[in-house]
Amino acid sequence: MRIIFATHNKNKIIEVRQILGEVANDIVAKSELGIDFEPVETGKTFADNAELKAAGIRSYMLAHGMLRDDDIIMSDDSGLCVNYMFGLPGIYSARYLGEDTSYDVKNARIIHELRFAEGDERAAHFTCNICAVFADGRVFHTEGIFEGLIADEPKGENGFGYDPILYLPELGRTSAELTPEEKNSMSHRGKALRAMRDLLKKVFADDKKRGINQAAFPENEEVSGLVRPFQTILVVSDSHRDDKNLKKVLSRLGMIDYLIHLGDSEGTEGMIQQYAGDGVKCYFVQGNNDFFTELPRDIVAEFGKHKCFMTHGHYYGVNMDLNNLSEEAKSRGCDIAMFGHTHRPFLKIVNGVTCLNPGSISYPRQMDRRPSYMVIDISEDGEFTYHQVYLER
Ligand code: ITT
Repeated sequence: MRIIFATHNKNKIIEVRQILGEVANDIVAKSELGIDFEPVETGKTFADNAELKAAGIRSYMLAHGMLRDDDIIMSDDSGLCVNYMFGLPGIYSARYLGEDTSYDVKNARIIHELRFAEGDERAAHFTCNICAVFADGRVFHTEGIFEGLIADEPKGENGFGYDPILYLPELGRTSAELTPEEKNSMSHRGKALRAMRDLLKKVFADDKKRGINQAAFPENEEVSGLVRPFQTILVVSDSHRDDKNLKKVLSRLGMIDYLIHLGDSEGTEGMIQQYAGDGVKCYFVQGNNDFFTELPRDIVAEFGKHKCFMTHGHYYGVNMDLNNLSEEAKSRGCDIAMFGHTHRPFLKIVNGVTCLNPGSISYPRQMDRRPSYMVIDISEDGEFTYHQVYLER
């Protein structure tokens, strides 16, 4: 199996080889194959842009007779999201104040923008979304987040870009003051890559069981030795009585521990519980199209280290903004708020609360209109890893 990673950044390739070397013996940068194609990042989210890059390169390779059956094209999109700046520079991180502007200037400008912000108001995080597009067209995403505060002044010589201004209060250092090993162990990209490694192991094992894509499985790898997360949650929303995609996803995922449906199941809860199986604990909340229902409006439940607030979202005006939702979650002691209603996938920290929406499993409304869902892996020590996954249209 060959992974073609779409990047110009040499540091990324080193990190990718370190982490994905466990599942792939051949990892090359696109430039090493002479691929001279630069996809335009026109997406509205990190996931959109990561996928535009990977899918664009797959099409290029297909058109130029370069695509092998066992290829996986992978790309990442990352950036710094500053709460006080409404999530900017975000997907525009590389382009912020102009592509050629130095990071000394960009960093100084962000510090200036936050001159009146104090304490938690200075919260910011790096996000990294990794997209893997298989030669056969399947698409997988993982995402990692690296949280901190915007520093009062830039510090540190390591890393690159915005590292000198992301201050990590628990370490008393900025990201640019970490060694590369320290940064990889906690960074957004490190987390997303490790999540991708684990996801690929599962996909390969599943493929092997079904007798497909054998070449993708490294020799001597034992299926029984695969790492399964301690627990898995499948999060879906807005199925609107059309459960065929949900059935597909359940059979693709195999074993899960929890299923969370964030509203507008429209009376199919019993069927969904049946598809999921008796061993799966299902949570359903009431959507704006769930009439004459006794489903709860909101649910609060703990999984691993996290306390989650689950709601459809229409009572909290999620089509406008996520302030009411995040405040309600906070007031109930939750650090995660899960919602549906908008039919658009979303994962971002808002007012200190991780707000997520898996998108609609049946009637998507985001740019590419692909049905989507989210898988949350819970590690043994209770940490969450989020996977935003899309189905083909
Ligand atoms: P490729 O697109 O060729 O992979 P890039 O460096 O431009 O290389 P991204 O588009 O993923 O990579 O990153 C966008 C910007 O986000 C990047 O230029 C940095 O300014 C910022 N960024 C991302 N990850 C970062 C990190 O770990 N430390 C500091 N800044 C980071």
